[in-house]
Amino acid sequence: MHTIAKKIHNEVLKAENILIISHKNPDGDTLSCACAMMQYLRSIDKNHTAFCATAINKNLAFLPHIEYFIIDPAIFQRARFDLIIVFDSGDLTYAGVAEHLQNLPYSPIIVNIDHHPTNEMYGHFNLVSPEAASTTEILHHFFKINNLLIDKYIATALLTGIVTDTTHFTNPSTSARSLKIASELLRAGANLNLIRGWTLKNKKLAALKIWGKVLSRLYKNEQYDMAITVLTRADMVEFNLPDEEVDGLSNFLNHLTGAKIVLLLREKEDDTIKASLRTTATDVDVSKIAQAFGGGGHAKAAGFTIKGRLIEENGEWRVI
Ligand SMILES: [Mn+2]
Repeated sequence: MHTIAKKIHNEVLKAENILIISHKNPDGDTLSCACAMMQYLRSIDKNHTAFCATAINKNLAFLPHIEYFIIDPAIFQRARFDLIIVFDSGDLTYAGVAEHLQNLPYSPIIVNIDHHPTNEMYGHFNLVSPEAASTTEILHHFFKINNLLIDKYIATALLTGIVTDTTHFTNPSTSARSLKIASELLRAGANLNLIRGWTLKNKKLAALKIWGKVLSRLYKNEQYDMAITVLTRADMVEFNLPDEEVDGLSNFLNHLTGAKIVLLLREKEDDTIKASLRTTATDVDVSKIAQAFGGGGHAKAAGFTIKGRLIEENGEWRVI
């Protein structure tokens, strides 16, 4: 890990124009990585652009430089990047850039910084550690090994990734190391109050009403010891809410006892269904289930996407 982190830093120093990528449908971890990196690249006057294939979550608007994210893929034609850093993505399809990178008429160096155990090691440099609770933990290691200054903006961003990926230090990926890094980041000036405010006190009335609807649909599949519920497009239209307003629902469902696995099926606009799997059981690895459906993730939190729509039949939901 040490040598790879140093080699990556050398590539950063050599590069003329860097593209930072946060995965599509971005979460707090991938955005925090990109924002911490933007703060560093600005401090050394390095040309860079941050790209995400889908809209940026407004729930994290406090992250430094998040307003500079570009979501228009025309950037791949318009500019030439010699170094591409992908954060928090097990593969390039999950990142939302597989096609864009395939179609490039040149071959940039690709850096893969991630903590998904299903990571495909697609980079020329892979800084991957499945033991890390968040990718920002790994990026923290990158900053430390290379003796880079962790200012209060970088510290706040790195801590945000840990807070969101550990669900506020409550899920099983929370480790002695995550807590130690969190404490170092607080000492470096990270603003935990700010993070708490933006990540916990952010629910709109309409969002909680949708949560209510989704919670009322919960049922249990005894055979798989699985609690299942769904969120339909019609719900989102009825309450006129952007997708990001229901983020956090699957983590909340994971508070449930009496079922080993929780499955949330969510209809997306493009006739696909996004499945989120959660478990707190020590003997269940939901990433295996996700992989069987072409997805991936972590042992305790994973997901996949399938084509189809949801229909209700006698209180149970089916995919058609
Ligand atoms: Mn992550």
